[in-house]
This record gives sequence, C-alpha cells and structure tokens, in this order.
Amino acid sequence: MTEFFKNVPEIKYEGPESTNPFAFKYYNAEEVVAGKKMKEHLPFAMAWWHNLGATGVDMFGMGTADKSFGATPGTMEHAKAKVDAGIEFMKKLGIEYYCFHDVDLVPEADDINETNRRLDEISDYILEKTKGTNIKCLWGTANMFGNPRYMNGAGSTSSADVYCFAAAQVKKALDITVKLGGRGYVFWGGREGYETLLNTDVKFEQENIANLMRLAVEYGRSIGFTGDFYIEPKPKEPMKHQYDFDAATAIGFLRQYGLDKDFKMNIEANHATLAGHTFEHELRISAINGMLGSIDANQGDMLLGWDTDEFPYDVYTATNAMLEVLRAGGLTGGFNFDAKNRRPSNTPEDMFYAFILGMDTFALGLKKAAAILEDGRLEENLKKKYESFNSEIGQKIRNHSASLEELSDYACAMKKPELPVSGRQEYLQSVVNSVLFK
Ligand code: XUL
Ligand code: CO
Repeated sequence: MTEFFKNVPEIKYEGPESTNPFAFKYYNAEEVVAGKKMKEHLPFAMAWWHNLGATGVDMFGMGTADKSFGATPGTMEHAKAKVDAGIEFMKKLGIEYYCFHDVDLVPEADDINETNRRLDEISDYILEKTKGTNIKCLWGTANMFGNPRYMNGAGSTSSADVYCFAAAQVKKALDITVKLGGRGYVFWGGREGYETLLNTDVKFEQENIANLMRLAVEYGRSIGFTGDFYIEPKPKEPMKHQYDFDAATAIGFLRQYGLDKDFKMNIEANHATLAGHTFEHELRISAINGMLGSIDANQGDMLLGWDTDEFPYDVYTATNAMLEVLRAGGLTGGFNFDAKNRRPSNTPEDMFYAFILGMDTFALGLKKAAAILEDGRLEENLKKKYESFNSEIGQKIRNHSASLEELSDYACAMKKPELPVSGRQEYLQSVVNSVLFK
C-alpha cells in the first residue's frame, strides 16, 4: 500500500522538554487527568474538507498545497486516495474520528442519483479500509451552501424544487453518517440567512428551516440514528446575516420549533469571536441550557473580521474552554479541527505540525483547567460572591417564595444596602496565571 506521508513517523508523546517537531509535548493519550484518560476527554477529529481538500486557494490566488495524493482531482480514484491518505494521517497522529460533508467524500455529479451512487461506493470503501482500526465518524453533514442552487439558501430557499434537493442531500448524508457509525449530524446554515430585508420573508424562511430539521430528525430516528443533531451557530459569512447568529439565538429557535430534545450545539471558536463573544461564552450558554454537544476546535484572528479557521494555539483560550467542558461533565461529541494550514505552510509535514499544535494546545488547556479546578480558588470565590443569597431573604428569592412587595418592604426597612462584594477580577486573573505558569 502506498505511504503518502513518507517523511513523517508515528507521532508519540515525548514531553515538554522534547525538541522533536514530530512529537507531542503535552498530548499524552493514556495519561489520566481529572479522572479520565486524555483521549477520552479529547476525542479529536479530522475535518475531511480542510485536511484532505483545502489547497490554500483564496480570493487572490491559486492553491499552494498539493492534495492530489497521486490521483487526478475530481475522480473517484482521487476520492479513494483521499481515504487512504486520511487513514494514514489519522493513524500516525492517533486520531480516531473524522467529520465530513457529502461532497468532501466524492466529487458531486450533475445528476444527484450518480452522486448518491458515488457516496455508496466511497462509504463502502471507508468501511473496508477502517476495519480493524478505531477510526470512525464523529459527525457528518450535507454541503448545502457551495452549489449555485443554494444561492438563496437551502432550508431558507425561495425555490420549492431546491428545497427538495436539500432534503435529498440531508437524507443521503444521514444514511452515510449512520453507515459510518457517526455520533452526530451537523446543520451549519451557511446560506441560511439574508442580504437584505427588502426581498426576504424571515418568518417563512425560518419555518421552512425548522421543518427541514424536523423531517431530518424523523428520518434519522427511523433509520436508527441515536446520536445528536447539532446546530453550528455562526453570525455572518457567507451571508451578511445568518439566522443561527450565536448559541443563544439557535437555542431559542430550537425551543420555538420543538427541536430542543434532539438538537445540541456544535460550537466553533472562530464563529464565537465573529459574533462578538468569547469561545467560552458560547460553551457556557450551551452548557447551562443542556445543549453542549460538540466543538469545532479552531481559532480566529482578532485583527481580521472573517473566518480564518486557524489551528488553535492560544493556551489561555483553550484553558478557559476546557474549564467549561470539565464543569459541564464533558462533550457528547468531540473536538473537530475545523482548521487549515496558512497558505504558505504548504507541505505534507505542515499538515502534521498543525495537528500537533492543535492537539497539544487542547491537552495543555485540559491539564491547566483541571489544575485550576483542583486549586479551588476560582470556585471558592464564586461561592463567596453569591453568599448573600444564603440569608433568609436570599433563600426566599431563590425559591421564588417572596413577592415584590415583600422584597420592597425588606429594602425600605434597610434604608440603604451595602455594596456587593468585590468581583476581585484582577486577583482571579493572577490566580489563573499562577496556575498556568507554575
Ligand atoms: C463554516 C464551517 C463549516 C461547518 C460544517 O464556517 O464551520 O465547515 O463546520 O459545515
Ligand atoms: Co465549523
């Protein structure tokens, strides 16, 4: 069998002192942190589209990376070479999951029946090639934003015919996800939004999107899909205004249309920052609503207003994110590197450096978040901050047994309250630093 990454050995853990570029410095799959193995805390996934597909094409120029894997792009031979290369890549890194869009797996044909046939063929091939390994699908999805037919959206399209094509793609992508053992199914509404209200019926479009999701749930459950459906919120790009702006918006939408029992959030770090939030904010909002499902692990650039999909290297952010994940008791999904190499990092070796960086960053984040929880000063401060709600009147507020008049009488009898306790933000930030750089 062809070896695609001949210059790259199996990547092993060598510890922080190692200077070997092909070694993990922090990710040690079997090491137990906060009661679980690192690999159980961090089910990492490879995004088929970026890792096996993205060549660095941008608005100003052609690709710089060769992702042909010895075959002609646009052919089934190439689709199969991608499977072979992808499996070798995952094995060398010890990654057990992958995520895909339907058209990442095969070139789309003019006739949807032929595309579906190709999907059957490639999914058979993937099953055959992953047999006897631990490699399986984390989540699948349908690309309902690339083809020109989706210029007005998929669930939100103005064309009933296009809506049926979206339904057909969702149906097939669900079939393939189930066949490949996927834990989840994602809806990222790339074109589900609008450019101008002058030509848009927002209510009509949102009802149609919800209906498509409801049909997907009904069909998925009927073919034995027991995993979670996910919405991946994003505020903008490609549309000026996307309906799934952020976690709070998407959760409200799911509740409004009765989809909240089947759906959770797939939170992407770069989407969070585009919405003007931190990554950890989006994780917290999802978690407190019981909807923290999966993570698209990447990083944006605060100086750029678009989705740069960088590999995560910011240990502060990863630590804050892992604090949220640990407090929530983990994910039902995993950590999908929806990230790509920078255009000038164009060699096969760079693909590995990128994953080593991302995996080590989250491993460090996990270790540091566990150490912060163990240290206890943050949790202790939190308890102290809300301590006044343990008083008699505080208890009544918490169990909703006091009326507005009673609270008012209490305040009037007091004449003037003391100031709340200090937030101690700077102290807490120095606590975090002292744990991080111990
Ligand atoms: C786009 C994005 C997608 C989704 C899957 O910004 O994140 O790749 O993750 O459609
Ligand atoms: Co994503």
